Amino acid sequence: MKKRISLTQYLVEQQRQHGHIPGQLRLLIEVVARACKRISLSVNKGALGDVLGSADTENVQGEVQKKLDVIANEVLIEANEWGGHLAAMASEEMEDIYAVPNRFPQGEYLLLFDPLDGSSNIDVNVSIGTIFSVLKKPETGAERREPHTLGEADFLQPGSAQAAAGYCVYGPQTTLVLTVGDGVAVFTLDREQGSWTLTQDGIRIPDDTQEFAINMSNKRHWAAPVTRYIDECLAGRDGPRGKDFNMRWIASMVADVHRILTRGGVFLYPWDKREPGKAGKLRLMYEANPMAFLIEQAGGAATDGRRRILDIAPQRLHERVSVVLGSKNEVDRATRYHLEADANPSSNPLPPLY
Ligand code: AHM
Ligand code: MG
Repeated sequence: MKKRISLTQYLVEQQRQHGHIPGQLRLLIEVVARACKRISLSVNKGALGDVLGSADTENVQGEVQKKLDVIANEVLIEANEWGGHLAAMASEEMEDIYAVPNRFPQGEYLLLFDPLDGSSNIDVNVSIGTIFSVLKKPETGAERREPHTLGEADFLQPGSAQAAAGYCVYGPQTTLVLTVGDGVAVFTLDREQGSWTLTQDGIRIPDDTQEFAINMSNKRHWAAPVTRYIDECLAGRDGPRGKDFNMRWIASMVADVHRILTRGGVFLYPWDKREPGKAGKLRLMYEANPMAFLIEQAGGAATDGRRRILDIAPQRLHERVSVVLGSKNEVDRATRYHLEADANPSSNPLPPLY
């Protein structure tokens, strides 16, 4: 019989043999995985669990929350607050950070998450997911024997500082995709056993692809380099790229990224002219950063059109960012088009903001 490796075994191995993860981080990942299992149960129940539809509340982004957004957020907080591995959490669904209450021990890590990404797909039974990012609590006054209240500023670290990142897709299969900085591993939820089993390790994204993902309905609002890149793809074999491209857009970043990790591709959610003061739709700290970490660990690339996403120094917890990620050669090309436009602003003006 084929030997199966559980998430726990994988993490213990990472801890023992590779020295990648301290005990607290291992516990943290196991707790997040357990929370995802609970979220997956609610997602699977759907109408039977009375979890579909709107919660009639708004989150900090001014978006109407779905019942499952709220449930997933609560599950993640309840699961993580008491174990002693965390100092604080931050979520797409909460305006402020959530410091671990005083009655529980405080750990070394900070956890950020989008509890249920792809909210527009919840009620229509299309794949959705949970995205998470783990940072180390910066050395603070407490270590220096000075009083320090944990605040938003402690979270404002670049994506390159992430200790771990991952997502869980609630789709035809429930899969947990994880990096602790040693490649990307995929675990599939075995529903009968209730356990996560390693089903893929060392994922590599091909450098080239003939598949792109973008919301084409926004085309008239794009900046010129994005239009140039997509138009060239659409021109197919007879155009400058000399090959045909296919398009996919699931409108759940987790599902689009999962496809790219599985068979390559490029994903773009660029800045557009609808709201010029907004750098993009996706959030840097709990959407773009964890995905960029995973994509780079699998040999792909992730930029905001100009800069490597993992190098961006965040200014605010909920800040947004333009995103281009996936197969390296395509991301490099789209990024080059932006930089060329920057170098020649008169022929191709781009807002300085993104
Ligand atoms: P959400 O976090 O509110 O669900 O928004 C993020 C999602 C991404 O998963 C997806 O790529 C994008 O929004 C889809 O946006 P659009 O509906 O504009 O195509
Ligand atoms: Mg999201």
